[in-house]
Amino acid sequence: MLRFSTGGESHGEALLGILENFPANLTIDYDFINWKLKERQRGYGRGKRMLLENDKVQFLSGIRNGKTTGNPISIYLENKGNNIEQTEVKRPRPGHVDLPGALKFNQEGGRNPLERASARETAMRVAIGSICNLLLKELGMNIYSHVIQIGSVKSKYNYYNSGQLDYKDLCSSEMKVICEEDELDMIREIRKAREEGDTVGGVIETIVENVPIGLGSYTSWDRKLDANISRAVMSIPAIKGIDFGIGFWGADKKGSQYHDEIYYDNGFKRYTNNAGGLEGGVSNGEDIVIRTVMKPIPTLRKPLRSINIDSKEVELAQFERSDVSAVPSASIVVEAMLAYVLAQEVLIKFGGDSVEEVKVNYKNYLESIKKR
Ligand code: EPS
Repeated sequence: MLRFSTGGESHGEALLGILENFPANLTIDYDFINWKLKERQRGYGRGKRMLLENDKVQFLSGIRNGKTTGNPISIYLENKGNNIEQTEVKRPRPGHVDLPGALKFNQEGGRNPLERASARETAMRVAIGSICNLLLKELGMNIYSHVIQIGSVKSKYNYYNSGQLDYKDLCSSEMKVICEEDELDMIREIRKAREEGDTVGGVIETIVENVPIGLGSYTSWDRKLDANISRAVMSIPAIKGIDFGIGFWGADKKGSQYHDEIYYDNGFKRYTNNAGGLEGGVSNGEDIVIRTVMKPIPTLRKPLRSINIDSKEVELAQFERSDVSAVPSASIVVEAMLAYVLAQEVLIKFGGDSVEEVKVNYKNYLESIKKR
């Protein structure tokens, strides 16, 4: 089974990652991985740390002559912006792991927990997810994401009403928003929050195109693709919710309005995609569509009330350098975790120790479906 783990802390020397059971002979596109790392760093609302970092992937094993070898892939990402004073956190921030972490691990304060819980770790997930994404691209799958809400500002567009609007090429957009007007409002919302010493969250929509029918399984609870995607995405710091297709918007619909009618045109297709590409925990060949909610970052320049861990006196929570909003960045992490889960499913279904083997199995499967 494809799997990864990460090590490293926000202000330690580096982040480490190991990706195991990845097939051999995939050409590593360094530019693609580094571009995703860069994408994760940008977006209006990020703090000074992002000016210091310049994430570039370095491989310590598992890649030879630009191709994967089948051996575990070891990855190193340097921390450059790690020279802050790591004072103990005695006034835990509500919403951060400071207090539960300190109590659970019997620590003096929140410093050790926060160093690991920091979203810095997601840089490694993006490196690993981007390798998985390269495998999916070999099979024709593409993942896109865009921001549809920042604080109280909702974008006019989402997957279901954007028509021909292009959500695929948002490189020029700082906030990864389809509509420029919405973007300006979102930037204003973040600026306002910053001036008030506050933070804002938002909503991300992510779309995967060209997913084959049959990834995941309905046969056992832990093989359901929507459940496995949810687990992976919910593990991203600050992500508080996920829905699929029209998701929560579908609660007031009748069955006749909700479900996607089937037609045949050189393959089984749907007139609509309210389900977001999944039925019974199995991909149905339509785009996978998910939305994720990110809470506002808990480090506030105008802090909330807290309790001093030692004196038990009421004090304001600790402040240190942080972001005001990081929703576009989180969208890149969502893509990465989604790519990881889909690559896992692809390897379960199409197997193979080399990319060539995976591709042959994939092709045969598509042909067998076409013959139905
Ligand atoms: C983060 C705090 C900030 C963020 C960080 C997440 O870092 P610092 O405390 O060094 O200013 O910028 O995000 C990253 C470092 C990153 O690479 O995304 C936190 O506490 O979660």
